[in-house]
Amino acid sequence: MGFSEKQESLVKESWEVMKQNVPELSLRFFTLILEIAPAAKNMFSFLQNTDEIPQNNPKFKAHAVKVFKMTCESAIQLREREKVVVADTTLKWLGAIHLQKGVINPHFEVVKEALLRTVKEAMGDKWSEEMNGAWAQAYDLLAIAIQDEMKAEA
Ligand code: HEM
Ligand code: ISQ
Repeated sequence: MGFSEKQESLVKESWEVMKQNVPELSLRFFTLILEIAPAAKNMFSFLQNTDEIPQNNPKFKAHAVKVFKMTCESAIQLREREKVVVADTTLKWLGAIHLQKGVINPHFEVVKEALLRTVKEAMGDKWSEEMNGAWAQAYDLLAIAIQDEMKAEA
């Protein structure tokens, strides 16, 4: 565990930049998920019966933004409270949703890869290995918390 002050500030700093471009980045993030794992398409209710990524679908937008936001916010709270806390919801609910949708552990690597690439593209010159590591760790800690919840509920 352990999320350093430096890592926290790297995540915060990049989130401040990315926040200004959320619709585009969310779309990019999700496109990368489907590029890495095309089969994941069938898991998402908002993609059924369509061949396109529903960039104008408000439900899709809200989902993608939430995933981004949650990773950052849980990372910040991690340092303050020394455990994973997610806003607007509970880990129990996140565990239940993902379990029900048939998400398995290897899928979390796909989403991680897509998230890290999105950050890299978004940050351009400001991107660094250290920033990448901070996002990777923030994501991992949240993913582990969700996976634990899924295990407990399975
Ligand atoms: C739903 C977050 C990982 C697939 C959701 C929702 C949230 C969320 C917040 C609920 C959206 C809503 O109803 O507003 C996260 C976070 C993750 C993560 C924070 C990692 C740290 C994954 C992975 C997969 C996945 C690895 C598998 C590819 C799904 C699916 C739904 C969902 C299929 C249901 C969408 C629908 O059809 O309504 N996720 N997720 N998630 N997530 Fe994730
Ligand atoms: C839900 N869980 C993980 C990743 C997502 C990306 C876009 C929309 C919803 C998601």
